[in-house]
Amino acid sequence: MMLSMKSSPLTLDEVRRRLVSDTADWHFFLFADVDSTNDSLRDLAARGAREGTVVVAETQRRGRGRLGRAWFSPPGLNIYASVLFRPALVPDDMLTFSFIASLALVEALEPLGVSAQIKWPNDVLVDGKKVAGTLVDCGMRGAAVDYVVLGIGLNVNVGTAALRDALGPAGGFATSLAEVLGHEVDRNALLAAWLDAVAAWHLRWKREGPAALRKAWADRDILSGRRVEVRGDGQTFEGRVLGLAPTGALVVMDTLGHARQVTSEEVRLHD
Ligand code: BT5
Repeated sequence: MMLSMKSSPLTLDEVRRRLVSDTADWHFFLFADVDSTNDSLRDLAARGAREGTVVVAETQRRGRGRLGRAWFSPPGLNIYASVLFRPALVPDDMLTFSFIASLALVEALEPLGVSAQIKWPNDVLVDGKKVAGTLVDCGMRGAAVDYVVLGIGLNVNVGTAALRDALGPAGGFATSLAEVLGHEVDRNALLAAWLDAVAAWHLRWKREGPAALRKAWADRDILSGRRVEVRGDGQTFEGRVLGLAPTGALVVMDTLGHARQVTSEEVRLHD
């Protein structure tokens, strides 16, 4: 499909106009470009920014993935956004709390007719290809969690050729909503829908606790029961995914029959 190189600009008026939920009191910052929306929001958090602060950018110079990887962030086409929470949270619940970002995205995509799944910990896939990644950062105050930043990079209107050019072979595993749907997608409406869904899942967290999120997450997960390869610092092993531990870690049964918990490593589908 031929996609134009620009989509309508992000504007906060448009985003605000389309928000439905009133359970969150968002406080927006929209930038033309930043190094990383997560980093900008961490700076704001360290200076006392309140829960509900949102940083959005048209592009990122140094968008970050997990484990020191980069996030391809071309200007004017996609969504790069981060949301600040100041939850009463024990560090063990951090991973489950981060599921809010991907659960909310799967929900925000449903009205577009896009059925998405989640690959642990927080990749969002459509037809097996990555359309979004989410990144959690946190600040501690002593042993307590001071703040949590949930960031999302969502390929909205970027074309697959650009993804392939930027990402090399990994680009073959990436897609965008416009590619999936065959038409441009309104980023302002989608950002509002994601924020509404984030607010709803956050409320659910507060009311029902982490178990409810783990359950919802498991219903949308593509890894359970599948054979995977786990790559960590220096050690790689194969196994079959059993599901989630109470912390949100992935439990993988290795070939010796030991259940091993995966907390930050890379997990690849074997087949
Ligand atoms: C992620 O990391 O998937 C988390 C990405 C989070 C990005 C958002 S953007 C707003 C906020 N601010 C930030 O600085 N970051 C967050 P990971 O699982 O490590 O995946 C990274 C890998 O995905 C890379 O090594 C590439 O192979 C691939 N990749 C990079 N850019 C991509 C893109 N735009 N679309 C699909 N795949 C991409």
